[in-house]
Amino acid sequence: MKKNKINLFIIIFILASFSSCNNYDSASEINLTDNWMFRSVDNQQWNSATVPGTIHIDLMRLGIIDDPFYRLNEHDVQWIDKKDWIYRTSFELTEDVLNKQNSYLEFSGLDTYAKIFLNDTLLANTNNMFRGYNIDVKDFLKLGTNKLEVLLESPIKKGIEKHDQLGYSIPVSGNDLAEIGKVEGNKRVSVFNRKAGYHFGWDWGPRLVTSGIWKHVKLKSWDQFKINDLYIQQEILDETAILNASINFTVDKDIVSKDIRADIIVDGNLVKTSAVKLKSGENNLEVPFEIKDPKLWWPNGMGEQALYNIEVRLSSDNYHATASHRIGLRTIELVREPDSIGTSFYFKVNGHSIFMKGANYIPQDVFLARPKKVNYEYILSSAQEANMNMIRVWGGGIYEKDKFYDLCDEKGLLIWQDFMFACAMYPGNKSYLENVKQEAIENVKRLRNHPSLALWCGNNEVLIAWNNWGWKDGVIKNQSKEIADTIFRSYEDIFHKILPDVVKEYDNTRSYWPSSPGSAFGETQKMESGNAHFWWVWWGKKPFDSYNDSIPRFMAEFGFQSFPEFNSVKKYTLPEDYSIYSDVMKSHQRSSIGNKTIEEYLLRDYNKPKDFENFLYVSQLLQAHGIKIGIEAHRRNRYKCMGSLYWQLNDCWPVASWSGIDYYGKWKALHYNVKDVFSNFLISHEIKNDSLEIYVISDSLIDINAKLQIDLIDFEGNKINSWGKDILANANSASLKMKISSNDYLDHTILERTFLYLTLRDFDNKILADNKIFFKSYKDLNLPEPNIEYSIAEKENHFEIILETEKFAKNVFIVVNSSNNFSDNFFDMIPNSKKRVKIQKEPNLDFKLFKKDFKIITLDQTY
Ligand code: BMA
Repeated sequence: MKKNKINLFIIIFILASFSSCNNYDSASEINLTDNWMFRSVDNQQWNSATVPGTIHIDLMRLGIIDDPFYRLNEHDVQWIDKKDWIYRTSFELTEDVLNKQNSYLEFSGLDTYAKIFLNDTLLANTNNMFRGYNIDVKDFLKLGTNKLEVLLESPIKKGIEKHDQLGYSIPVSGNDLAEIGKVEGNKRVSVFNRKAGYHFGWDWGPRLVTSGIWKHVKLKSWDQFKINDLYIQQEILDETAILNASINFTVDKDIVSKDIRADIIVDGNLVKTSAVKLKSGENNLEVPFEIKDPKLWWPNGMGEQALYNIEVRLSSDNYHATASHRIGLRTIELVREPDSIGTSFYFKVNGHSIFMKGANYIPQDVFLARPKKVNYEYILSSAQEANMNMIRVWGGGIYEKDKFYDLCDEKGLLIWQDFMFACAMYPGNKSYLENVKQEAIENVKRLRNHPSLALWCGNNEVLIAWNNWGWKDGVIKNQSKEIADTIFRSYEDIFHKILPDVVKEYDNTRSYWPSSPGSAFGETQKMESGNAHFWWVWWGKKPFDSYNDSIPRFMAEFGFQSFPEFNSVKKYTLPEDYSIYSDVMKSHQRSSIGNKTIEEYLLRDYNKPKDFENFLYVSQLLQAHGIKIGIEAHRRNRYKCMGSLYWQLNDCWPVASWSGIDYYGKWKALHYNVKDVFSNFLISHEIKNDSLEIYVISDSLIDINAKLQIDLIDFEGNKINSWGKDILANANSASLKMKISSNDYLDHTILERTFLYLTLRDFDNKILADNKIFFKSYKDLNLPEPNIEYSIAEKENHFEIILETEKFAKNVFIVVNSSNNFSDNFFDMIPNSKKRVKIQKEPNLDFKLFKKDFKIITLDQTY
């Protein structure tokens, strides 16, 4: 009855208000992506340009520079960042646009120092690539041709200027001192620019300090009113979701209609209408509304990702304006409560504590306009397929583009979002702080409607560097105590005041965490509280087993490097470069201890590979092996540790790095492997006091009856012993399920030729998880030659490979010249087993070509 009354009211209101006339969209826009030309300031020759884009890409397209990713070409293009560049375009305007009451230019992203001229008048100066700039141009537009110019000043020259003005030195990680492209007097200028830190070189990235109009440019015009921002807040999530739409809009001073209507439309259905009185200038409107029987949004692996499209429509007699967001309904909280260990650090989603499985993400390219929707789709689908539920957007890159977060919403990938600060201290003058504040406000407002966004984090490794890497002591020693205090005051201003205040004011349902790693505000990492980065493996040369003894509350970084596969390496090298110590391979490795460290660890566990191609392959096995030990340790200890994010998901150019997916999109052994190690069910073991302890880990939200089976098998397939047990895989837990005394398996065994095969099956005999335990390191195994038999078949959309083996086959790597990945690769085959894998077809790879380059590598053939 009540509902009918409301509907009637809505209908009468609509009819009464808008029975007669035309209702125009108050806004119009022109995309300014065409006719762009560019030149360097000291050269009169204009050339065609791409917008959005960057200078390096334009120069490359024109053949002025060679691809900086190929061999050593990066070294030859270092002159580009020391010059100023001009971009210009022209566009035609008609009376229609000129008659609009308001017009502004919208620059969504300018990298970084831009002077903007319209019809020869300087209208704006920008200095932050993470902000957008809206420039009022109403009085500067004219009928017919309009000329738009953007002068991009050298970020290096500007950085040096700011560096010299400061009067003291700020500690910065050594990245921008890469031999390549040294900056005048070795001045560390990256921190003075609000520009992606990795552009200045990182320990996995080239030094290519580009500039450009890296996001779109539009001329936008409007009459009467314009919606600036829409924020959908979830007030209560119960049988009914109670929501609130906060609408910020501007009303023109020549206001015609005093009354408008605000409609809320959910998935195309009008759910609320309110009458609104206008005032000229800025207006804020709050409209509460409801969604009945809400469907919840869940992280990947836990349930569906239900999404609702919420549209707000403001209408007067003659005009309307709309804005919309796609939201998901879920609760999320970072739980930090004192407990018997210290203080917890875990995420609770929809009331359930959830173990976070994922990786750190860096931008997909040095040249940011290059990755397209398909690339975002690809990398995030890869994360989803590998059973990840969290991605950390690391602070030396960028606040990603909207499509990144849209895809994370769709795929159930929660986002740990760093603000863009990494491995450096920062200046603290007033204008810098104000710039940071505006950057934070804009990005928080842009991203806060995404259900995937889980946490705001102030910075990457700034606090730990100051306290534990000798930075503070260095400043006190080489400069003064006062300067050290000044530098740390800037730290506190940014990370303990400005950023948390912005999060509190604009996104108060989400937590803010000041620094990763850290144990509390201003306190460096501890294993008992907060989150950790663990680099004793790799940087500290400790064995992979040390992951087992260093369990933090939440692991946000740990990693180990590998090379891309041979087919990828061939894309940026020549045959004369095929040695890991060639100049080209060394240049495509940016960790100071890089290739030697891979080799050192490799020789601990594996036989020396016989050639370059096999070295690349074994390096991937090594990386996968190491990270598996880490992830299993974190998951086994979930009573203490509630997250395992390894360093790093992807690459921004072709390089040896910690990534699991190479620049060309090829999954390394690691990425294939984490798919298993991150799956909802895992069997993992520990050897304690001469007994083997078997853990079953379940991230499922329901208890499951299952069979745990352990078989002692030799490489020829003879079963030597076995143990089995029905168990309950308890929901959302890790528990010890079986103990076997080591005498039971060690006594009757030739350790070099035997392994334990662990399986967890449901009562339909479906494998939920499996794992293997070897008794010797891989180099001491007596691996048989498996002589795998295989067939390749062409299907409608994919090629299918069926493999069969009688003997044990270690790390079967199917090599093809395709940019796609297999359903599985780098896998072990137990004796007398069969495996079916597939790979999607590509337009340029017919069956003949596919078979031509097909081969199989196994570990036993590599030495
Ligand atoms: C981490 C990151 C990066 C770095 C990586 C490997 O700590 O935060 O700065 O690339 O280590 O050294």
